[in-house]
Amino acid sequence: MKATEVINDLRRRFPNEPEYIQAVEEVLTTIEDTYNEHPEFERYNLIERLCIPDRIFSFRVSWVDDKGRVQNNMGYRIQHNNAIGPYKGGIRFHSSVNQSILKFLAFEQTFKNSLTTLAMGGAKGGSDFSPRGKSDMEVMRFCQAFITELWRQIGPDTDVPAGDIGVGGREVGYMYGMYKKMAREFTGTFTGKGREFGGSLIRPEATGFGNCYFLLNMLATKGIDIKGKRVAISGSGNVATYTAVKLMELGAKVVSMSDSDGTIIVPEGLTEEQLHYILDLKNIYRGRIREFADKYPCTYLAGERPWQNVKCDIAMPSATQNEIDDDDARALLANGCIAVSEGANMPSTPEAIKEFLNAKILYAPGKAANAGGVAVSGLEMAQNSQKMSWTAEEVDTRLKNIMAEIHHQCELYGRQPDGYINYVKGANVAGFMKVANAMMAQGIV
Ligand code: NDP
Ligand code: 2IT
Repeated sequence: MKATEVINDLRRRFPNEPEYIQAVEEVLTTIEDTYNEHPEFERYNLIERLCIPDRIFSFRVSWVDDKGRVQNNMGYRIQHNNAIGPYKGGIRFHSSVNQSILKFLAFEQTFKNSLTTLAMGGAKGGSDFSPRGKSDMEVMRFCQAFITELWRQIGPDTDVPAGDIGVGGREVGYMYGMYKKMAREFTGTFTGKGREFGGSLIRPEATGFGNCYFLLNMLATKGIDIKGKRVAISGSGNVATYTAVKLMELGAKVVSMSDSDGTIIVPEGLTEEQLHYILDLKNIYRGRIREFADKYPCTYLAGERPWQNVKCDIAMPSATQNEIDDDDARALLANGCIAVSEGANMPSTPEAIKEFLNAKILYAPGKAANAGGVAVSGLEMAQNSQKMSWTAEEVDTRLKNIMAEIHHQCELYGRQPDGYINYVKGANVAGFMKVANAMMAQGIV
């Protein structure tokens, strides 16, 4: 089938999965020319096999809250593709989680993992359980119930989960503890583990740091210095906070952060003290970004996102999917934004991406720019297999090299005749070719 036929067919078969269709459409429209150069792909119906996940597990997760009430959530794991390595990808706990969102994330993960140069297939999992407002004990009971169902489907060479929205070190620890008990083994089945039990140094920082390294590579193509640049960040979780840490280390100004309740705007840029307040607020106290505004002079915009509300040179969306629409994109461009580097997965709508590409600014899609997180997960798997742990410097150096290599691949496949680098096309084609060649070599399975 041709790429457009596959999209139409998937739309017909999965009418209630808009995020999945959105992610598939973006990839297929950019790889079409490459695909058409390989008639053997069509004979093997390769695209359709690459778009439909290998398998989906969905299950009920029942647990007891602190008031003694029985709660029921849905749990999922999408094993999308393992042509180039074991299934690998995060777990998301958020009230919005459904099959469409996890299918889009698992599909994206397959191409992202291919770009990292490491041997990892694509997967994603999660639940519509939200840890927000829950006690530690409730979170623990939920994680244990979730893994009691999922543990049979995962393993160090089968499928290796990690964190994502709502899943950080605490949740990974609880899930790993239950996994270890059920499987009666101590292996690297999760990444993002605590340092004391096999977690890699720099894994917590990796997505945010990696995005900054990718941004530096992009800016270098235009000879632009990051020092003094105003950067708007959305979110204030794992990815957003470590993006801010690295940006400030590099001399840039962080002019916004947000959560699902609202946005803080700090036109002069956060100070070191303010950044540390946010790190403690989010990592230790699990507080709200509004509390920052109670303590420091700034503008707090309830219910707003940063994009239409702040002048910035660079935008690094690091919260969730579809958080930049075309109005936001036009506002960013009108305010002088020259680069967008995505920490979140699919944060820009297709219409917003069109605006960025038409304006020919530096625009890095999530599957390239945020691949540092899963890349260091891959390094954690390597360390666990060796029963060794590398120094922070060693992991950070490898991360920088991987981000430079991803940038190089985007450039190779995405440079247009006029010199402009279309990172969307570059990332999709580079990610696709490796997986496609592996699938061809392995036959129809
Ligand atoms: P966290 O849970 O640590 O933080 C998420 C942040 O985004 C919070 O500030 C949260 O606010 C905000 N947020 C979440 N959902 C929404 C929403 N629907 N609307 C507005 N704000 C929202 O997650 P991460 O930092 O790990 O993940 C952020 C993004 O980065 C996601 O797209 C994830 O898929 C992607 N990513 C994560 C990687 C990782 O290693 N963790 C790797 C690569 C990509 P609130 O607290 O109010 O919910
Ligand atoms: O979206 C992602 O790349 C992640 N949430 C990290 C996945 C991982 O396996 O480290």
